[in-house]
Amino acid sequence: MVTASGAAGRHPLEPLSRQELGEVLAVLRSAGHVSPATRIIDVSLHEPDRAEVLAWRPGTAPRRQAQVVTFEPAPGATYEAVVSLADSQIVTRRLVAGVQPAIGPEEFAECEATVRADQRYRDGLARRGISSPEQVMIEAWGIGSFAPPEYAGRRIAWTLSFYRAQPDDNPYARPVEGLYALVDLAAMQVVRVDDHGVTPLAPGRGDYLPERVGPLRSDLKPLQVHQPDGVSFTVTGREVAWQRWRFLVGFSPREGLVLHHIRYLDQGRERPVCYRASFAELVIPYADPRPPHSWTNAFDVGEYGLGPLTNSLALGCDCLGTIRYFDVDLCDAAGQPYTIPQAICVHEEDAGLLWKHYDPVSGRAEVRRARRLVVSSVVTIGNYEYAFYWYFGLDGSIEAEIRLTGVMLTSGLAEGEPAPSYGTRVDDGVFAPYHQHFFCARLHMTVDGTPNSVYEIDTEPAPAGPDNPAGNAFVTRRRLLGSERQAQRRIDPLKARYWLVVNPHSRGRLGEPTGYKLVPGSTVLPFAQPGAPILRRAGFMTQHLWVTPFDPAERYPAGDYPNQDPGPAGLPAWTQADRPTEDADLVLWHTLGSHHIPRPEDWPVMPAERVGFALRPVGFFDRNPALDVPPASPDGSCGD
Ligand SMILES: [Cu+2]
Repeated sequence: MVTASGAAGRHPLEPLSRQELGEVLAVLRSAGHVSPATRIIDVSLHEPDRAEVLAWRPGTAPRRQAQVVTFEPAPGATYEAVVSLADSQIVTRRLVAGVQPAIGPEEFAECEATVRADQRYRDGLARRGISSPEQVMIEAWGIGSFAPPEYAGRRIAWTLSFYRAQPDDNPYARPVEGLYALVDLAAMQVVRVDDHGVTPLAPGRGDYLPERVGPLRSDLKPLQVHQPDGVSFTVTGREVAWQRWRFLVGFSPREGLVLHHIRYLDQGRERPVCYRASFAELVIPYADPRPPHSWTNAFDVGEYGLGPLTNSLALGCDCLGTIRYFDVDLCDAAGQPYTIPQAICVHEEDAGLLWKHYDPVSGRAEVRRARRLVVSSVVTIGNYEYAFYWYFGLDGSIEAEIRLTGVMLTSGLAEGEPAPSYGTRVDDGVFAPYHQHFFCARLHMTVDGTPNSVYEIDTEPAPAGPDNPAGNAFVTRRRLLGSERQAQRRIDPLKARYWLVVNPHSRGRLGEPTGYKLVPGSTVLPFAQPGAPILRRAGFMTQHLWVTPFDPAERYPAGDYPNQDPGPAGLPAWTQADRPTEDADLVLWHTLGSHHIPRPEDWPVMPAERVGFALRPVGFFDRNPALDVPPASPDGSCGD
């Protein structure tokens, strides 16, 4: 069967195409559910059940459905709908009471224009000697649970402002301190302008453009990546096959890059590892205690959505070598489909040493180069850039890495005023508040399929005694994380802690259950006080590991609608049930935090900081799975 959308041959987990997005909107319009006033918040693939995906065969038409979130500004109502593409039917549609959906790019732009036109705001600018409001950048921020009670139930955002003398100035160099607007985004009206007093604009421009920071260094010789015989991966639709790895490159308007159905081809047998992997929330709590700066808590996935903020990547800049790009299709607030070209990059990289041994008797050295397949995308969220990388290794490992770069958020300082205790002075008249970035990776694990169980593995010293006369022994202690509460865990680097996901029904050659371990990287906990509103809203930050039995409705660790939600929603709420997590279809949620005490060197644009984690096989293979990687040159001489 070929549907109107040409679904035959498409994988059931492929993101919605432009054509499909257009069809979904046409169905909703003809049913009278989309008017010119309606704001389209999110149109994404309604992912079919795993059984349905596994039963799908190439060349056949999968069941394609879309899930849609719309917002009606006049009553301030949010609706969720599921639309079937094959028969152009609305499967379900419901009003979701008492929520505020994410804020889209068009709302940001309208909010900026609305505030800029407000006389109270313009008077505030005039008090600061700014006579040209068009030179002020006005950023809308989610207000969390801090909206004044008189605006209860309204769609409220607040704003920070920054001045540019020239259009391509770094706006964050000159915060317009003390002037804040509260905006009703549904009515698109400024409801209040607060002026906390004038701080003079900082004198610097925070320049980073090459024509302004020169002269540029001239002693970097070209370093080029040559792949004369092309790449070692193949792409069919959205499916990527590289070495033994197979997976599908997905995308959602909310999470951006998503990987589906990751499996390893082992001696002709496809072995599942992870069914779906994404970063399902990103929260940045700031340490500035002064209202309204104390409201600065961005939920970049749930309040704004990474998809529309995804960069179009440039060859030779974002990725090097022979690249395969994927475009992504989205819908704007008016329901008009559009494409971000080259939004996802797939390429191979040399990754240093894979393994080596030199035998002094034979004089023979065996060396293998590591290579990795990289799937990446970069988002720009206001001042910050987040570059997301998934690395697939020849040794059966998967690594996730996020590089944080861009420009730090800033506040103004009066002349001679020192930096406060919660920030770093980064330029004359400018400080960057301390803050943290908490990412939550959602990993629907399927190690050799399902069911799976999770163990925490600590290393500890063995007791001294007759069995340990030299006191040198150390052992591992393994603890089953058998329920949701037992599985709320934190890192412990001094115990070399990791979490092992096993399939109790699949045994390796040595008799142990096959597994993959989640190895946390450097991470941190929030420093907010217990009971602080941000911990209530983003409770997932308080644990580095959560495990839940798979439920398709549980997608986002801070809940479906964190915008203006006081919490608790998401993981802290679901896990109250303390459901069993042993021998089950499991989702692992890994919180990783980047702690940012700003440095002068992070200004005016930050050298990339990295956070990440790894999934490594443990008894999944019988031995090093990379023994069959050939030496670098055909004669084994490593090209000498
Ligand atoms: Cu930071």
